[in-house]
This record gives sequence, C-alpha cells and structure tokens, in this order.
Amino acid sequence: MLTTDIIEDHNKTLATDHQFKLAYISELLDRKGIDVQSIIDKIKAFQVAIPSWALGTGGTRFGRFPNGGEPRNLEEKIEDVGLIHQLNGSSNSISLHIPWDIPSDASAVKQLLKANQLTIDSVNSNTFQDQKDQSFSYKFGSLCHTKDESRNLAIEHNIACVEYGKQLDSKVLTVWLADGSNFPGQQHFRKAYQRTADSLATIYEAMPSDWTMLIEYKPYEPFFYSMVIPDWGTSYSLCQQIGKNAQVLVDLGHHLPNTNIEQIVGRLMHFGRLGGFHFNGSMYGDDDLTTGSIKPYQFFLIFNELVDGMQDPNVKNPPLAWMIDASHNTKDPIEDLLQSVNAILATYAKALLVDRIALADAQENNDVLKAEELLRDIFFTDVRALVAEASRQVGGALDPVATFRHAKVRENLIGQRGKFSVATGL
Ligand SMILES: [Mn+2]
Repeated sequence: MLTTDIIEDHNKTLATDHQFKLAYISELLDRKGIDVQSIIDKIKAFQVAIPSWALGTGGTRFGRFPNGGEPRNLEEKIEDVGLIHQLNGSSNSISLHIPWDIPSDASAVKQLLKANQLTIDSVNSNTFQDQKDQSFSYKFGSLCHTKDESRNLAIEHNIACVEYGKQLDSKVLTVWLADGSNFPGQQHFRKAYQRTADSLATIYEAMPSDWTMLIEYKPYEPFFYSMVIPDWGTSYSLCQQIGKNAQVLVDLGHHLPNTNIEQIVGRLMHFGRLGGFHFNGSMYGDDDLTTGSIKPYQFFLIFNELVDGMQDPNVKNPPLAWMIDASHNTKDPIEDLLQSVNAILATYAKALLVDRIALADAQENNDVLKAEELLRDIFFTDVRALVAEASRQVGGALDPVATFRHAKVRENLIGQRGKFSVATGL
C-alpha cells in the first residue's frame, strides 16, 4: 500500500497544470449547460473490476518476458488490485479464476479484501485446460463433450466455482468455453450446442437464486474451424433457455475485425440481456491490447450505446458487470491496467456528454450529418481532466501511472517478491 502522503505530494507537483486543464473543460461544459460536478460524480461511481490473471505478465505461445515482482498467490494479487484502486479510486473489485485463485482461508481473504476496500466481482471457471492428474480430459470439449464423464467433470467444476464464490460473497459466475473443433466433420454442431445448453442448465439450477451466470462468446481460438458459442446470438439463445439470471457477456476482443460491436450492445440491451462487459483492445482478434489503444472512436461509439441504454428508462437491462480482460505482454501489468481504466473512464465520460435530446431529434428527422457531428464533437473533446479530478476527489492520483513510477512501486515489489516471481496460472 502507498501512504496517502505519497499520492497527495505527487498530486501537488501536478496541480497547476491540472487546474488549467480542468478550468478549460469546465468552462466548455458550462457553456453547453452541463453540470461539471455531476459528470465527475458519475465518473467517481464507475468501477471496473480487475481480473487476477492480468496482474502477471501475459505471454504468447512463443514466450513470456516478465518484469519481476509478480504476485505469487491470491493474497498478493489482492494487494496489487488494492494498490490500483488506491491510485485511481475506480477499481474496487477483483475477479477470480478457479483453480488458480482457490482461497485457502476464506475468512482471512475476506479480511484482506476489506483492508484493501475491495470486493470479489465474479468467479471464472476454467475448462480450457486439463489440471494435473485430471481423471477425464477436456481435449475434445468440456460442457459440450460427447462423453458423460468429461461433461460431468466440467459441470462439477463450475458448481465448485460457485461454492468458492459463495465463501467470498461473489454473486456472479462467468462461463467462457474453449469448446469447438478444428476440422470439418469433427463435431456435430447441433448435438454440441444441445449438450452445452443442458450442461449450463444443470449449473444454473445449482446456483443460488440471487446469482447471475454470464455466458461469454468467442468466434475463434483456441479452435479455428468452429466454436460452440461463437457469437452473441448463440449466447443470447442459451440465456433465453436457461433462465432470467443468465446474461450475455460481451468481450471487446471476441469479435471478428470490423464487427459492429456497438450495434450488438444496443440489441442486447434492448432485450435486457447484456449482463457483463470485458474491456480490452484488439487489432486482429483476441490480442489483449490496452483498452482504447487501437480503435478509440469505435470504443466511444460502443460506450455511447451503453450509456444510451443505461439512461433510457424504457430499457430493462440489469446493471452491468464491468471488467478488464487483458494481460498484455510488453508492459508492466499494473501500469497497463491503470492506463486501461483511465481510457475506460475518459470514454465513459465522453458518452455522458452526448446531447441525447439533440441526437434523438437529429435521428428522428434524418439529419444524418447533424447526428454524426454531435458524436464527433464529443469524441474530439479532451475530458481527461475530468477523470483526473474524479480520482483526486476520492483521494487518488491525478496521474496514476506517473505516481506509480514516482513511488517506485515496481522496484519495491521486485524487492519483496523477487525478480523471477511468477503469478499463479501463468
Ligand atoms: Mn473475456
């Protein structure tokens, strides 16, 4: 943990520059009749969960180049997220991955979470690899497997995830399946879908009634011919069959290039079935880049759709579970997460600034250029001072990455944990 003095002292060195930028954006919004503090309050309330697997350096199938000081267990992962939350005030929960993060002492873990002002976001099951000495393999699928033994093992694992989650007061199970096929003819599409639907229904029945099941989709990888849940339509159909607490999870990286993700978001919210959102950046596919790093305009359009749905009283969609799902392999993981949250908050802030009455009017009257310009005008507005101010108002850093570097956090973590510590699961 950092002392509050370190954050405050570093903020002081940035204060003059910050005040200048904040005054400018405040004046700009004032002229538009927007209450600046109400926007800052909404930014302060927006919280993005950090997944335990993003705290270590990610790799490719060719190699991994860690910086050192990685968290060696669940407790150290919680400490890292606590540090991120201390710096930005916007990361108040952690998502767990089972079996990598099985709590050995649940009450001690809960105490540590409380000390770091954190909660558990979701528990994420893992049937994409076989564990050591596993009795039946997932090589040919998990919840879709042709054999009862493998399928039942995967069902039991998901139910065990819910039990671990219950111990730590989570209420969300996220299911992403690496089930699919690599060759034509390998898998019977309809049978694989039905077995998956039946398995998910069994898991759903075992969940407490106040839990949510998030079903994530992905078009390819690890399989390159077919995936059992490749798209939002498949996820949606499964949720429809399973029950009202089953919701679709959209992961930005899980789309083919040029997919209109903003339209998918709009559709799912219209149906009241968008339950979760995973942030990352993507160039070609699921490449785990920093959120907003490649297509910031599309990211803004997606957020515009999210905010439009969240603000419309006619939309009966549950509150969304926001999470970063990336583990980049060339940056310091904590710096990458701070940068990601910053990009998310700035884009959310922009979406809040869109004049929805004027936009609706332009849309209804088919004023194409006006509608587009209303969005472009906001997209090109620099709102980073609002995000910095939101962080400052809750005791965070004006510039979290700069403070992280100034306080030599990574150097200290390497000192404590060693140069060659490896995060569990990586
Ligand atoms: Mn994801």
